[in-house]
Amino acid sequence: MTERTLVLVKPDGVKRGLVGEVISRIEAKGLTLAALELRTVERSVAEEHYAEHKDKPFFGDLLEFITSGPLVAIAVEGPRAIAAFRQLAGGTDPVEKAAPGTIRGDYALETQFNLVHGSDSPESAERELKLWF
Ligand code: RTP
Ligand code: MG
Repeated sequence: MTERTLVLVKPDGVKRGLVGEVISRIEAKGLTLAALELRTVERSVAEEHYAEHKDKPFFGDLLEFITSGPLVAIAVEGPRAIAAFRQLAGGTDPVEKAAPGTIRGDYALETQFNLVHGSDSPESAERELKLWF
């Protein structure tokens, strides 16, 4: 079943010049780009995007980080796109959870600076795509 998911190349990924690498991996997997935008996000959008984490101790740092510079928002489309991109990204902790061969496993060291976001369910994807595009 064709799905759409929201991918973000977070500000650390843009600063490190990894946008092309992330897009290459998305395309190599067979997924396609349906929409793409470089933007610096306002705090209100970041708060809504990460609303599920509003009571977590890392929420303030996360908002600070995600609004710290330009990021790339991408609507990614394809069969099982939501799970497929989560597989490409690897687990949240890039050392303990993300395997080598995944984006986080290959390029990140710290949980906060883990380069990419991918929607985690069909409900999240729908909500996030409406927020970003
Ligand atoms: P994302 O939402 O960005 O795709 O990441 P995720 O599903 O793999 O992880 P999630 O639990 O939703 O956490 C969202 C983002 O918050 C930052 N984080 N920092 N310092 C910490 O302990 C901590 N925990 C999470 C990460 O940037 C994570 O991707
Ligand atoms: Mg998440």
